[in-house]
Amino acid sequence: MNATNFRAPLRRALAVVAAAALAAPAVSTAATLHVDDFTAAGTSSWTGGAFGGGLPTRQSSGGPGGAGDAYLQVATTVNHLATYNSSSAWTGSFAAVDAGVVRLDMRNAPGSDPLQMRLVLFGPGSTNVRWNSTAAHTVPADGDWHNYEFSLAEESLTRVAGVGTYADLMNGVVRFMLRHNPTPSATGVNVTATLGLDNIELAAAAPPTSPADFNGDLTVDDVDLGIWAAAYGLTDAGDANGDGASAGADFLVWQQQRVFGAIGAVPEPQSLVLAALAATALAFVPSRTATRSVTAAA
Ligand SMILES: [Ca+2]
Ligand SMILES: [Ca+2]
Ligand SMILES: [Ca+2]
Repeated sequence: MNATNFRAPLRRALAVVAAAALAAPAVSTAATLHVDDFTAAGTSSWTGGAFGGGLPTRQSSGGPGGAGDAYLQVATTVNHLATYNSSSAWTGSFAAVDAGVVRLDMRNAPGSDPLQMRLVLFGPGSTNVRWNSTAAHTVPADGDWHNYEFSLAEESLTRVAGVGTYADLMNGVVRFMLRHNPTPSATGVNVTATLGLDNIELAAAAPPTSPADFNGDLTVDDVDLGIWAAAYGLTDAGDANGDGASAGADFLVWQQQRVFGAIGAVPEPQSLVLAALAATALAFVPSRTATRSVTAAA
């Protein structure tokens, strides 16, 4: 018999294994921890002014969603441009909630100077300790809304004033600011611009990904096993080790990373039983297909 003759029994066996498994719980993508969309009256505790620039105001219409979509506006003439928030939504321990990303929409009005926006995080303890986004987002004065993302990862932030570690900061943010800054620095610089901001979102760090997550749903589970089984020896849809083939070595990656919950969790006993069953099914595949699998797994 050749490999093709053995492939069908293998796939049937794995289909039985997969069908017997419990469905894995859904795992969400990077979760929103807080978002300010300025639907409510007021500025949602966004303020400013202490640094010389204008105070932010809520505009009731003209946000990214168009008519009726309220947003926050900060306008300044030859002065600093910044807005900050010291409410509980934007301070405290970012580490405790695994905050990893800030996303927002920004619009720079025609006639403004181009803006280079950075996050400024203050803390712990006082506003004397300050960190900037190492890289700025340029907001062109084109009058269009653009979506931006800032990482809160250590490699994306630079301390510009005070002392302390990144961990100190992430455990005790006392003020959260968005500011025009051509280079990372403790204070802003003068600029003339009218900036709109909306959908300012604090989100959790993106969950780890796995090469054995063949359908990209952030869970390595029996669905992925089924994809691997269907692709076995045929396509690269079940390729976890990047060699372009779906083979035994890819099953071993799945086996190591297969969980009933989020990627990275400890496998439960049932998944080990399933893995053993599937491995047993593999053992019945001789000939060149099996040889290739063993070679790849070595
Ligand atoms: Ca809005
Ligand atoms: Ca998956
Ligand atoms: Ca492979």
